[in-house]
Amino acid sequence: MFVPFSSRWAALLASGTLSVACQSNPETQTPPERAATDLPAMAAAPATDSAQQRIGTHRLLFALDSTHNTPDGMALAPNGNIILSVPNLADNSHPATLVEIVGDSLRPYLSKLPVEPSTKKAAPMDLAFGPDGHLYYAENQYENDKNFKSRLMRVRIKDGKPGAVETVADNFALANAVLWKGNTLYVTDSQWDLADNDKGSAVLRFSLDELNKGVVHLKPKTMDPHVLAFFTTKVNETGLDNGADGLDYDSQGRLYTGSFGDGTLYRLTLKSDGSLDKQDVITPSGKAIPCVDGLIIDRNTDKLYLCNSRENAIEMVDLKTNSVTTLAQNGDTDGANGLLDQPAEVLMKGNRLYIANFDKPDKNFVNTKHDAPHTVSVLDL
Ligand SMILES: [Ca+2]
Ligand SMILES: [Ca+2]
Ligand SMILES: [Ca+2]
Repeated sequence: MFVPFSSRWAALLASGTLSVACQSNPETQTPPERAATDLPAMAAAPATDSAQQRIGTHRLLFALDSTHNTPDGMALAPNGNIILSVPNLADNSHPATLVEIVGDSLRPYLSKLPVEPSTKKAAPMDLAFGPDGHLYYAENQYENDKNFKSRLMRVRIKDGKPGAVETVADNFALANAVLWKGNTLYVTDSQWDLADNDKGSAVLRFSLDELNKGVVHLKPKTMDPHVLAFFTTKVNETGLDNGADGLDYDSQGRLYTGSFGDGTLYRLTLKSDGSLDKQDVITPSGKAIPCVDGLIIDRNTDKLYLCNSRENAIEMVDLKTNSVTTLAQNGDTDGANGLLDQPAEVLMKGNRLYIANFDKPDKNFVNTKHDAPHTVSVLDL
């Protein structure tokens, strides 16, 4: 099933099916083996741009072709490379895939993902390597079928290479972020509706032991025992009822998630047995955040970086003070030159923030059009 990188890559290049314009920005022409953190610091961009409202010094890392039209989740691999999911939700006539970021270049990682039997699509979102060395990814089948068809998948890693892909849990509605903390896996479901609440979302938890005992079948429209915390989205002028999205934990082990539909930022404090102690709402100061997509926390500083997808911005929330700083923002763009194009996911490696631009607009979003190029940007902090 899996074709080795080199021959697969050569074949793709020869056929032109993966014309990854990974060096379209001359400033990022760096050999693949060179570590991302070795890059020279870039000159600061102007605070404003005549063509676009612009905040920040972000720039293009690479652009993808139309067969990779919707980049999303990122995971740091044990070898320092980054695995990027490409669910192709904007145009899923092209199959979803996983690619590998090596330095500033790209290569295929896993091009044949198992499709969900009824939707006939794969839809990988966020992903994370587990303590067992395997790669876990959440699936978003919600746009194909709203009837709890999404899954949690495991890519078995052998000798550092991806092998068989298997289902470890099913019956999610819209599985989205995945986060390992010790031997516990946390997953957000942005559409975990209940029989009497169609605006629901949840953080669910699983132990590694349980995931090794066979496929976990969640019970849709119930407070399944795996539900750690439940949220209700307040639907605004976007019309979106998607809830809990990005997920990470701080230096004290407290979990944070945010609502895509209404922007509420939540903190979950756990008891020593891992159950929920309390669920708080964080009220940021300095700026209201109307939409939270992917997020990551630097546990050295307890600064939280999040994608404000609706406003085309990357926000930093200092969790010690709850103050918000906008690190990067653009108006309505196509993503050229690394301008933000509806960022969905951030990953931190060293002092560099990797930003996947999802570019699949919803109503009343700053981004109005799904367009080429399909991009990953970087921001040196
Ligand atoms: Ca719903
Ligand atoms: Ca674009
Ligand atoms: Ca766009």
